[in-house]
Amino acid sequence: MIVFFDFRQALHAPVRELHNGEWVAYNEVPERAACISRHFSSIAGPEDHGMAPLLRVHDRDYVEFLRAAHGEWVAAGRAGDVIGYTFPVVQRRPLSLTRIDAKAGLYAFDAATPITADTWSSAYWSAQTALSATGCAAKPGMGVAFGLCRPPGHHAGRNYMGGYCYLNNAAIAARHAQGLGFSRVAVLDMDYHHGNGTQDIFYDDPDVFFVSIHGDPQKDYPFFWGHADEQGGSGAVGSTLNIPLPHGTQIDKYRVALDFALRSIANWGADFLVLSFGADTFEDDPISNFRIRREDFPVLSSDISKLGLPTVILMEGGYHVAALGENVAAFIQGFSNGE
Ligand code: SP5
Ligand code: ZN
Repeated sequence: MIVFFDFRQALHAPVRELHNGEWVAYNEVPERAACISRHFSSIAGPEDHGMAPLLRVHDRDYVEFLRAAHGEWVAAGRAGDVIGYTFPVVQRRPLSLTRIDAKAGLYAFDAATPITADTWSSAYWSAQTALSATGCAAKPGMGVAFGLCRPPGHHAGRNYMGGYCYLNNAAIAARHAQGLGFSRVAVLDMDYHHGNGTQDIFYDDPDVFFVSIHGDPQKDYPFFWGHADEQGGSGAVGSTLNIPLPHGTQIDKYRVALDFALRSIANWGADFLVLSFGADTFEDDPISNFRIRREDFPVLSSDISKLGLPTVILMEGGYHVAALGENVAAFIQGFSNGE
């Protein structure tokens, strides 16, 4: 399996996030990518596809915000990482506000996604990693490739960040696969948290099937998306499928849900699969509540490989750093076994 990663993805290192009313050490640490990469003997650097594939998913003003935010923060005399504190959720009228604090709220849905001096570089190369892995998986005879994306992407929408995510790598990959000639792209999201950004981006798009298995948002972040009755916009009903599962879910029930997801993807007629893979379903993950064991991961990936679709696997979450490398390696290994 070819693995893509760029060292610039490790530069982004926010100090802290707001969590249950307290400032805690940031969970999405650079060491996550390092400990995964150590399990692979060879790593390919991504090509630079430029800005165009990012702008097929994200609004230009949002991307410009990400790029410039930390500089504006420093110019305003601030120390530390950019974090907003005013969120226009009550749909205030569109205004062209320039103060960094207005923009940091406008373009975010939570206070857990700080911007550092290096965030843009890391997010940009994470997206390039997704693009190169997609191009690789799309080549005839290649079949599967792994983009070691970090920072992750699935909580980021067209014009917002959140949940440690800035650019939506999976959505960028799906659009890229379409550009390479695939017309029925499915995104399967297996991170513990619902992929609200990916869902929003494709909600009204009947040509991309979004399927997510995740912790029930009645109990878990991101709360406001991922409920089973969210099935796609009016022109695309049935192109979103949400499978929320309760706290404590183990491999037996998870595998039933996965089987349903995979049959839905096959029935929909997918010709390319983007797999948003989070290892935060692991039993000892510090911020999640499923009970998937290390030996379960290759069982899941073997099931997925039986779809026989060209597949790009993109890294999302997973926060038990000591076990993360082994969990991801086990998952990737099972994918190769099942082919
Ligand atoms: C990509 C990804 O996995 N993002 C996850 C973002 C989650 N952010 C907030 C999580 C809050 C979890 N609270 C659980 C408390 C356990 N002590
Ligand atoms: Zn997650």
